[in-house]
Formats: sequence, C-alpha cells, structure tokens
Amino acid sequence: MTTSLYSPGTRVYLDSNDGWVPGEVISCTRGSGDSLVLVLKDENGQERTITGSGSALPLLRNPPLLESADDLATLSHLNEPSVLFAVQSRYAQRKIYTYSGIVLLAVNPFEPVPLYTPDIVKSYIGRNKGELEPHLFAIAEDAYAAMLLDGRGQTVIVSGESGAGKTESAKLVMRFIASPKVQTTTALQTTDADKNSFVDGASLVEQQIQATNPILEAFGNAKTTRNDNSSRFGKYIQLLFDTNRQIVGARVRTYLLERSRLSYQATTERNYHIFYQLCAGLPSQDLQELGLDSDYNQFHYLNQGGPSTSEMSDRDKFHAMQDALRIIGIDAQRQMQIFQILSALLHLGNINITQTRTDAGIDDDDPAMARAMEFLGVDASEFKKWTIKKQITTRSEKIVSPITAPQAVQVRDSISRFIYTCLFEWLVTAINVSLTGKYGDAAARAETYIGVLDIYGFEHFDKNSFEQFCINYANERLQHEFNTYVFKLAQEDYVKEKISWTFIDFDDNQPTIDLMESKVPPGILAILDEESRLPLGSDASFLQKLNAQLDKPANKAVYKMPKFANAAFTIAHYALDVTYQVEGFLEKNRDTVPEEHLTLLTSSENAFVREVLDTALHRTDTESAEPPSPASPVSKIPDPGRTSLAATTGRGTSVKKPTLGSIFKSSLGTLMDMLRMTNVHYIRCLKPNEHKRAWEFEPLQVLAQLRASGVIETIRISTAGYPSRWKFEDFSRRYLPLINWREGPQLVKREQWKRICVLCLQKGKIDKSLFQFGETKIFLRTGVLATLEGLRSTKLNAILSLQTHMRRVLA
Ligand code: AOV
Ligand code: MG
Repeated sequence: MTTSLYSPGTRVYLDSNDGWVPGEVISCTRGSGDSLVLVLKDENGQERTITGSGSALPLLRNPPLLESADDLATLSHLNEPSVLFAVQSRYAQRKIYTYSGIVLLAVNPFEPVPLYTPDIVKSYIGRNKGELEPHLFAIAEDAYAAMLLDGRGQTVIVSGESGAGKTESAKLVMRFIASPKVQTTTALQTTDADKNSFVDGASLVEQQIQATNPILEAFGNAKTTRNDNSSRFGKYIQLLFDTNRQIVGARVRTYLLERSRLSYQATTERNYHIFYQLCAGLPSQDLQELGLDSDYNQFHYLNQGGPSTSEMSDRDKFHAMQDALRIIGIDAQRQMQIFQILSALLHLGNINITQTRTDAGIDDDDPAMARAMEFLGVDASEFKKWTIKKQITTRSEKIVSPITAPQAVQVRDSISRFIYTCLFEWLVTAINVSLTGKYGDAAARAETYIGVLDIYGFEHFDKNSFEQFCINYANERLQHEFNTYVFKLAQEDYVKEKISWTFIDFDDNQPTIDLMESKVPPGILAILDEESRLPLGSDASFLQKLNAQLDKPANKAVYKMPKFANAAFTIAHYALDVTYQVEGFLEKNRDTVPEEHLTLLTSSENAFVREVLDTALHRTDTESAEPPSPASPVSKIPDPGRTSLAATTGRGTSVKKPTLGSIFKSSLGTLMDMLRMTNVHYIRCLKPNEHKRAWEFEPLQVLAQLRASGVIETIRISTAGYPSRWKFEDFSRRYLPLINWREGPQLVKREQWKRICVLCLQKGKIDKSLFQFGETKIFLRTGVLATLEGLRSTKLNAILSLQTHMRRVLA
C-alpha cells in the first residue's frame, strides 16, 4: 500500500450510516505492517482517523471534471459511490439521463419535463450517440442508424422495476422512431429543410402506431400500490420498415395479461382503467342503457380496493381511447358492442350467489344476472345451472352434482376473467389487422424492423402470488439476457483490439432461473404443472412437494422456506428476495372454465361475443409456440411468438391442456430467441423514491437498483479490466498539453497519434501495468485518467498564468 494514493488533498468517499459522504485526505502516514493511517475530513468539516489497508480504506472520488460525467464509463475511479453520486448530481441538475457505457440510465422525474419537444426530437435526428446530452432519442436514433447500416432487426429493451418509467420511455422511443422525420432522413443526408418539412402531420401509420398506446393501456394497465399506471401485461411492438427504410406498419405481441385483477383488487388498487373510463366518459343515456352509473363503487369488481375516485382524469382518457379505437378502424357501433361486454362483466360480478344448507343458489330473477346474460346473449337459466352445479363425466355416464357457494363464485369469476382475456386478445388482433394492413400486405412488404420491449417490471408486494411469480420470472430471464450481452460486449473489444486479457466470468442469475423453470430436475413451474394435473392436487400439497424437492443444500442460495410466513416459499431474485403465498397458485395455473360454460358462450346469440371468443380461441390453438407457417405474409420478419392466450377448457383433468405457466415459459423462450437475433439497445429505468415524488432522490434505493440491475456489476468488470478506452487520436488531442510544446504540433502534423500517446504516458509516469495498446485504441486501468487529468489542468493553469504574466510584462 503506497501513501501516494492518499496524498493530502485526495478526494475520497467516507462511509456513513446512510451511504457515503464526500471527504478529503488531510494527512497520510504509514502504520504498522501494510496499513496506512489516514486523517480525513468530511464535507461538513468533521475529522476522523482511519487505520487499515485494502478495503478498509476509503474509496477514491473523481476529479470535479468527471464527477457528473454524462457517461459513467468515463469515470476514472469506478466505485459504487462515484457512480451513485454521478447519477444523483445529474438528477439534481434535472438531467435524468446518463450513459453507463452502452446502457442508458433514466431516472424517473415524476413530473412532466420539457425534454421531448419537436425541436428536441429534431436535434437528435442523424446525430451520433455521444454528440448531445444523453437521451432516449439518442438510443432510438442509434437503433435506427444501426438498422440503416445493414438492415438487421433491432430491439430497444426497456427494463426497470415497477413504476420506474418503462412504459413512458417505450412510448417516447416509439414516437421518435415512428415519427416521419426519422424515416425520411438518413444519418448522413439530413438537411434542415428535410427536418422542417416533416415536423407536422403524422402519417396514418404513425397515428395508428400511436393509437395502440391508449387502447392497450386502458385495457391492460391498472393502478397498483407501486404505480398508478402499471402495465399488467408484457408488450413487444415491432415497427416494420420496407427496403427503402420507410415505415410500413407495425405488429404487436403481448404476454400474459394479469387475469386475477378482473375479479379481485388489493386494497388501494384498481381494476383495469377501462372500467372507470367507461363510467366516467360515457354519456348518461349510454350509461343507463348499459346499466352503469358514474358511481362505480356499487360494482363488486370495482370496489374491492376501497372506494376510488377518478384519479387519472378517466374521462379525458376515455375520449382519447375512443379516438384511438376509431383510428385503428373500430367504429362507434363496434365500440358500443365492446362496452356492452365490459358492462356484462361488471354485472356478472354482482350476481348474488347464496349458500343454502348444502348448495349454492342464485335467484332466478337476479337482476344482475339478467343484465349480464342479455348483453352476452346467453340463456340465464342455463348459465345459472352450470354456475351452481358441476358435471363429471365418468366412463359410463354423466353425473351432475351441486357445488358450494364459494365454488360457484369461483366459476362465475373464472368466466369473467376468461371473457376479459378474450376481449383483450381480440383487441390485439384488431390492432394488428389495422397495423399490418387487412391482408397483412404491409407486413409482407416489411424487410426489417425495430422492436420495443416493455414488460411489467419486477414486483414485490406485501402479498405476492402467481402473478408476481410470473412477472418476476420474466424479469429474471430478461436480466439474464442483459448480463450475457453486456458482459460479452464489455470484453469483446479486448479481443478485437488484440490486447492480452483473461476472460472474467460474471455472477449470473442462472441458478434462480433454473430453480423456476428447470424440467429435470423439476423446478417450481414443473412441480406446479405436475400438481395442477392431479385431480386432487392442492396448493398445500404443491408447497409440500416444493419443500421436499427444492429445499436442499444445492439450492440454499436461491430457495428458502420462510421462517414466519405459512404456506409460502421464498426465492432469491436478482433484485430482492420475494416471498410467494402459495394460495391460488394451482387454480391460476390451471386457468379453467367449465366446459358447459364455454359451450354456452361460443354459441351465444350475440355475434360479436362469438367473434371475440373465436378470435381468442383460435389464437390459443396457434400459440403453442409453433413458428409461423412459411406461407405467412409476415414470414420475413421473425415473430416473437403468439403468446397471449385464452383460457382453456375443462376442469383441469385433461392431460394435454397446457397450463398458464407452461405457455408463459415457452412464450418467453420464443421472445428471448427473438431478442438474440436482433441488435439490442438497453434503457434502464430507475425509480428515485417510493413515493412517486418529483425530484426526490433516495440514494440507497437507487443504489439497490443499480446493484440489482447489473450496472455496478458491469462496472466492476470494467474495474478489473481497462475501464477507459480511447482512440489514439482522441487521447492524444486531450493530453497533448502534457508533452513538449515544440514536439507536439510536429507529431500532430504527421498524425503520429500512437507516438503521442506513449509520450503522454511517459510524462505522466504511468506504470506499464496500467495500460495496454490495442490496434486502434489505448486501454487504461482505473485511476490513470484521474492522474492525467490532474497533470493536464496543472499544465494548462501554468500556461495560463504564464500568458497573463507575459501580457502584464509586455503592457
Ligand atoms: P413502468 O412502466 O416502469 O412501471 P411508467 O412508465 O408507467 O412505469 O411510469 C410511472 C409514472 O412515472 C408515469 O405514470 C409518470 O407519471 C411518471 N414518469 C415516468 N417516466 C416519465 C417521464 N419521462 N417524464 C415524466 N414522468 C414520467 V410497471 O408498468 O408498474 O413495471 O409494471
Ligand atoms: Mg409499464
């Protein structure tokens, strides 16, 4: 340990109870053995003494110039406090975007920011990533430019925990890419005249692409405790381009919509926005016709989260959503039919199911049932019969037997969830028909695409169930892709530049993924599927099997039996440990609707209801992860899988029927394969505080996200290697002041960039072990840049004062 590293005046970070505080070295002397004795002063002037070596000594802080660098990869001292302080000080300056190498970090401002005006859009067109302030648009432009270069498919992956800003970011990226300004200009040919002529007037395609957002958000987003507009489904949208790189359409794929929300909401949460929008936005005559009321608290499906008021200007959103429906070709009459189905669901939830001494009962003239059945075009007495009774088919006969009221409620709710899922499917299909042209001709013309992935973010509530399990599973898979990609990329340069380097393995989350999805030995999903297929399977026996098969030393790091929670298991996720309550896992995974009800619905008198079910059920048939047929008009563009699904039939006894878990697993597999085929671009959204407050930055919370998301880990890898890499010329130009003023300009003239690099390093007395020359770049270990920066500013200051002195003498 040398004392020079901590010479007086050295900037450091001091440990404190809640993170770190900036400080400075006052003195440094040798202690016993390897240790140093440091006297330090923190930013409040408080002094303290530290004796120790290695990690006991404070972390080094970057020179002021680098402190709020717009790319963390250029930090000379790469440690957690440096990274955190850089992001924090930028956020304090209202700069919400920061690069971390190839990744863009985006900290949620939680209030509208003036960063997305047409002028700003314009300014990012045709510009390279480093030229302007970090921005989503720079990433979008990067993806667009990469597509122009070789026609390869691109994906912008937006990740981050729930409420971090993924959906907002994804929309802005889509808007930038779909904006006519971009498609008609190329990186090289942009002229101001070009830019201006495309600012106004969105094309039909652009309008249609924008229209997908209000529709999908109305039907697929809801208020949760973490986010008032939380996505309850995953979405991959491909913007399709033809040979001339003109946008010709788009295609949307959705992933596993949360079903349980339709019939149940936790305290302070809401059902899907569309229901509230409907009640707030429809004219009173329509409301009356549908048996609705602007006071929606009378509906069981809307009031379980507690009385809610219109929080997100539901009425305005409703009108925007209606406009959007119109743009994708769903006219007023069709819209009314959709609203009828939605109100049918609300009435279904209000059907009063009573418990007689032994069986469930429903009044023959239950008004809610009458309304619901009228709108669904189904016979009320048939509906009643199959809601309070069940039929079991044995080898020789069919036996009808009564069920209990709670079971009947289950049946009723499963039907509502099923219909809602079908309606969501139908909408996605309608959107795709409109975006790809009626006969898929737009898609057929497509040669390449830019995809934008926006899924539900990592979630942990007080109570977590099957939904959170699936959501967090998806996030684990995505995190794994990220790790593989970023770590590979970080080291690829070393190979390309032929410097000597031993590859570093990273700490990856494969064990957690294996725990969740492994087939042999069976992981959680496999055990769940096995249990779901047993007629007498139960949540309790599922948990027993989990513990018996998974609670073993090999899984110690990833699987835990919680000490205090009953009927639950804990998974160590990349972000956090999450405890899942097993209650409901089996039912949700089976996702069944009684066969008799399905028959009733598919033979409804209402043609639209039949169409909705047909579309969804048909898609179920094709979605078992089969590749699209070669004859399909969209065959040039790989399909990330038809992954959404409708409910399955029967009472969970059939062997062949896929479970929700298995369908989700295979659709994620298809999606990941797809992502690997594309060139990926990453946006990492960060949530600065838990309270959704504007400009409030909780350092520890952000640090946890930076750690979990691999940003710090990536930086660690860089620290072990050569975090700074400069082209010879760039490096030379910056550090030219270090070398002899006579020699420098000569070398520049002859473009001996590499020679200048060598001279600069010599001037800085940089040890040989701290740098390597590649083919075109110089690679520097951590800390070197700080030394050179120090020398450079000393030198420049000296020149400056010399000039001042000369001027004074001459005057
Ligand atoms: P998420 O998509 O990451 O959560 P959202 O994109 O819905 O998060 O963002 C949550 C809220 O943060 C939004 O409703 C806005 O109020 C605010 N917000 C996010 N980004 C911006 C921005 N760039 N400018 C202004 N406000 C913003 V989830 O879907 O729950 O995982 O599942
Ligand atoms: Mg979202």
